[in-house]
Amino acid sequence: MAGFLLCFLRNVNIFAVFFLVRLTVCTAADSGEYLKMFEAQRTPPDPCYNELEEPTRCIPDFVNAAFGKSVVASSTCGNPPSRYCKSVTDKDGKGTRECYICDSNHPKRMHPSKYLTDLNNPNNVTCWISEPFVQYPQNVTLTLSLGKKYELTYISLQFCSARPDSMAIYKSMDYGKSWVPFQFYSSACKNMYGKSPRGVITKANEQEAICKDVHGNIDPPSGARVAFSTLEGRPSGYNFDSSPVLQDWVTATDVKVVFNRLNTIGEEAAEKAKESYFYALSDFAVGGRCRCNGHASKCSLNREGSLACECKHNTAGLDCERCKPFHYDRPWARATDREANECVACNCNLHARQCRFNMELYNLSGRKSGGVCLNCRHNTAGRNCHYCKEGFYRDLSLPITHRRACQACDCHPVGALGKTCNQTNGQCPCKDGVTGLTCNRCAKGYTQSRSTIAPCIKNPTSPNPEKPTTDPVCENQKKCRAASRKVNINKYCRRSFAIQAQVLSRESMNEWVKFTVNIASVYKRDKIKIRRGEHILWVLQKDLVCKCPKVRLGRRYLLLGYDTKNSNGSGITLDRRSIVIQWKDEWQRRIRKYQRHERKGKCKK
Ligand SMILES: *[C@@H]1O[C@H](CO)[C@@H](O)[C@H](O)[C@H]1NC(C)=O
Ligand SMILES: *[C@@H]1O[C@H](CO)[C@@H](O)[C@H](O)[C@H]1NC(C)=O
Ligand SMILES: *[C@@H]1O[C@H](CO)[C@@H](O)[C@H](O)[C@H]1NC(C)=O
Ligand SMILES: *[C@@H]1O[C@H](CO)[C@@H](O)[C@H](O)[C@H]1NC(C)=O
Ligand SMILES: *[C@@H]1O[C@H](CO)[C@@H](O)[C@H](O)[C@H]1NC(C)=O
Ligand SMILES: [Ca+2]
Repeated sequence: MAGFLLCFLRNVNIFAVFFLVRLTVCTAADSGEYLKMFEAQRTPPDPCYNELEEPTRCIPDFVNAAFGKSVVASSTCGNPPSRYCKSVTDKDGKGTRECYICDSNHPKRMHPSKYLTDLNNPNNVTCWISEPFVQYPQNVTLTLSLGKKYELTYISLQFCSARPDSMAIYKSMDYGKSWVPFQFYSSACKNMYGKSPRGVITKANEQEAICKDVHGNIDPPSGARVAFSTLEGRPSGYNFDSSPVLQDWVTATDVKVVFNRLNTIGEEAAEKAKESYFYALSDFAVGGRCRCNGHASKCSLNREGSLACECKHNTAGLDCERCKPFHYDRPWARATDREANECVACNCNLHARQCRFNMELYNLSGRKSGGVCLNCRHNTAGRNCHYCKEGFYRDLSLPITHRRACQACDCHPVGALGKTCNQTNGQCPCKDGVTGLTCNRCAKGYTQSRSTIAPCIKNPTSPNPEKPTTDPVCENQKKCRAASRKVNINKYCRRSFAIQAQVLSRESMNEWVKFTVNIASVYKRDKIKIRRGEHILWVLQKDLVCKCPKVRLGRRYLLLGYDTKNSNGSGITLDRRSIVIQWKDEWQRRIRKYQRHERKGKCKK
């Protein structure tokens, strides 16, 4: 049963393609093959992509696009009922007339236009018939709407009567708004259509309709077939893929056939003969493929109820004739057998939902990328939303695609010169003497002021005229001062001596300052000779300027230092690494503890 059904359907197709060498023979389809077809359908691979998931050109099936569609006929017999007659040849070869009634209210006598596109079963031929008594220059028109763009390979008309003397086929690409001639047929091409019957198509006029001379054609008694092959005789037909002119030529949304003159040769004149003046067709077939520009393998009804391609390759539109939204990185193009020309999404680093195509940028990129992102969000900017907009900087710990990749500058309202920071590292432009990423603190050598114009002012210059405070010698002053006024067990262990002394006098000698001290206690001395009593102590002038160490007359200190020999060889020296702490009696206990610690040999570690 299944095999029979397939056979039957194929029969229909045979009509459609019989002059295209694609003839399929019914017997080739046994039931086994039929089942295989079903199996393939169960897991259909998408023909628009290859095994590697790469896009490839794909096209919808070749079909009879007219099948089942309604045809508008300008004239149909049966309302009111009328008589029509045909000349037939009987068994003995003698010509006679057979007459019938056409009645649109009688199921067996009606000949509506839907019979033009019904199942074309050779065992039950159904015919559309125009009103009889058609006379030149009266025309009869059949208009077929395909509902979408198709690329037509042929238009085939099968007659139930003699074929007309003159007829024209037109096509529309805009749903019937405008029409262009597709093909003419006439015994008098020049007179009827102003065309030479020997028209030649060259590369220069591939979109021109020609007129075929039908003079002297004798139709078979069962009715003739007229088939117009859209690419026949057109030079670029062999290179259809790369011929936009021919791609355009074969494209139609509607097809119109106009019968201009009957073939009345052989009919007797007189009133009676007029009953045979009508047009009758059994089949109006249009072979072609739904036009999807190589980006779909199927056409179906969309949500709006229109026939549309099921677009792949990121394309959109009824005919996949444009790129779908956000896929404008390169221009739309029809797919070819070599290049799928799929549409490519814009690269907006997840910060934009819209983009547009820019031809200049595309050219500049070597025809690779022309997408320009629109309305970059998350404080990004640029063609690909790939950097931070003004007032924001890039947080390098996050990928650029992150929502928080761009952080607000946060420039200090007083310390910064503006609100815009360096977009790469977030550095705000700071006023003089101000520092920090957001310009929130004073630079070294500057002190905060109450002024908003100059929030940090330069420190007063040093009392020593030869040594300005900007002298690099004093740069670590703060650190040094802090370090020189703290003692712990480690520091104690590392120093060569530890004494308690009172400063008695001070004397400047070139770059040195010589202090005379009275040593009250010696807690520790490695190799230096130090005894209780008066002693000389040297400190470099420049260290004193920096208050590192800070030594004042009359004060009593706990002093810890290294055994550094000065050029003089006499006395001990204090420098930046020395510890100078004003003496307090509570130090006594602490120092004793350090001494015990050292004696136990714990210092060596
Ligand atoms: C022939 O086709 C017509 C119209 O489709 C239908 O009404 C009729 O029953 C068919 N006749 C046969 C014998 O199949
Ligand atoms: C019939 O069609 C021809 C060719 O298209 C046109 O010139 C003519 O005016 C038409 N006749 C009528 C009666 O419409
Ligand atoms: C881009 O290049 C194409 C081909 O090279 C050229 O036809 C077109 O004019 C160029 N467009 C722009 C805007 O530069
Ligand atoms: C921003 O900072 C980077 C890195 O320090 C630097 O290379 C760039 O020149 C700065 N940009 C501006 C506009 O100052
Ligand atoms: C060394 O000490 C002597 C005497 O105290 C002094 O005259 C001399 O200038 C000192 N030399 C240096 C380089 O400080
Ligand atoms: Ca029919």
